[in-house]
Amino acid sequence: MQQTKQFPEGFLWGGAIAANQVEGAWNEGGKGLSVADVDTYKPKASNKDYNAHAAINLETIKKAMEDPTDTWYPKRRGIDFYHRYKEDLALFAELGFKTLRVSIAWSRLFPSGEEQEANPEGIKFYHNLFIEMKRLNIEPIVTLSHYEMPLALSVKYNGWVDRRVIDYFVRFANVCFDEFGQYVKYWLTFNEIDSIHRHPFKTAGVIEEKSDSGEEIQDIYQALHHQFIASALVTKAAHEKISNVMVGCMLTKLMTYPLTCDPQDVELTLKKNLENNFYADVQVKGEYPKMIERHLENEGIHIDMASDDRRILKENTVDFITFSYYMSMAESGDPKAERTPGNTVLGVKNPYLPETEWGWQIDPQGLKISLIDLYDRYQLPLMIVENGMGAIDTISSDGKIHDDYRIDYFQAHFKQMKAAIDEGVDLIGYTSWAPIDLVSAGTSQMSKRYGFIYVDADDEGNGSYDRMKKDSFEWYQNIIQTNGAALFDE
Ligand code: BGP
Repeated sequence: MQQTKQFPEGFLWGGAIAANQVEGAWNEGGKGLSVADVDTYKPKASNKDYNAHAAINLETIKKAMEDPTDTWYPKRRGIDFYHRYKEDLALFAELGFKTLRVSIAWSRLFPSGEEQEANPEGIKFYHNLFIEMKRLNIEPIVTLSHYEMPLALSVKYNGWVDRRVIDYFVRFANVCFDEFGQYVKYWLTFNEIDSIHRHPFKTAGVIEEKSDSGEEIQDIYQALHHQFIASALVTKAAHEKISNVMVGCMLTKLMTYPLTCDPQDVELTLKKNLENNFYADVQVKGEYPKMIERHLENEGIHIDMASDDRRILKENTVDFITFSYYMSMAESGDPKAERTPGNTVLGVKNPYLPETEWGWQIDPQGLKISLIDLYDRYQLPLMIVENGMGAIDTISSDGKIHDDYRIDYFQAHFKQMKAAIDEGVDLIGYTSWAPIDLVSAGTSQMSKRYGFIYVDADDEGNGSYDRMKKDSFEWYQNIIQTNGAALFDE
């Protein structure tokens, strides 16, 4: 069959951002503190320092709560999207975006998480945002929870460990559906729900010192279970309230290869990949995989479930699957195998792959393998909602940013996406992370830049915050305009 060079008609090209990494305005419009607002920047961490994540504990939280400035808390500043969203949306429209993935900051609507009524100023901000997106014909994809729960719920309840947090989240989600359902068809429940294992506080407000059981792992699985139930309940609510709605799960696709064909490496790899699929299994198939249940039992981990939890999961599964893809990893039974950091995990280094300045291994073909793997497993439409390359950008003597490395990265990944589509994968959209420079989720750096649009700000928050197009801007614009065909220009 003759393949066209174009992506399927109506393919949703766009970009993705998250409220806590862009909005800033942490103490404006009635917003409460979120877990992101206490996340510190560590100036001395090397880019490859796996422990670059600032440790969060009760003491650092207390210190942050008493600090009225944004000096050490870059997510309080973001990139000032709260005030500049119109300018940014205009640039996204110029890029030709069909879609933009954003998140709604829970603490902007419910400052402490426990209010009965939503904060009208917060509601107004998102109304304005979605109205502007509609005017520009940009279809919103909205994540309800993207590392930004109200801090008060973390401090008071140890976050998602406490079942009561489900009710607060469901209340928040219902307000979002009632208010914004008129503009938003695509909703995602939890960003990278699997990431609770890698950063329990950021993902679920879990503070190790508050563990009742004394075993953080026990709390993590309990909190994860509550997020699964909340995800199912809000999926149900969205299905009831919004016609033609599409609710998706969102996971970190961490494709792992065996370092060698030694069966030991192969078995370890198989288990890593099964573990990575577990989170989608629950949200797509509506039940815990049997081997995961057995694994938990073997490890002495007990999840408290209410009597109708299994029914809730079974009856309210998602409509499509979304995922982030940045890199792949290898696995080996050899404890001496060299390891490399990447998206808050440590994996065995793959000798065939180059890596970014932060040690994330660049693997475009791994994206194709991931697409085939996910589609074969679930047979639901797929959307890549994060993919991109964090890099140091420098302004050249001509005053421009020549980010060929970024263009090469995207070019190679897009070709693999097209190849997967040509092999039958139902890929409906792609949002790059991130179309504009923003504060890093992992390290709170500004200098780890992802955008087609440069933001004049440094790690300490100095700069004009003015926006400037990089070379990749025009390149992506052309890809979207030709619906991918320009990828194949000689
Ligand atoms: C994902 C998160 C994003 C994002 C991205 C890049 O895991 O969902 O919020 O930031 O990774 O990571 P980082 O910002 O640490 O470079």
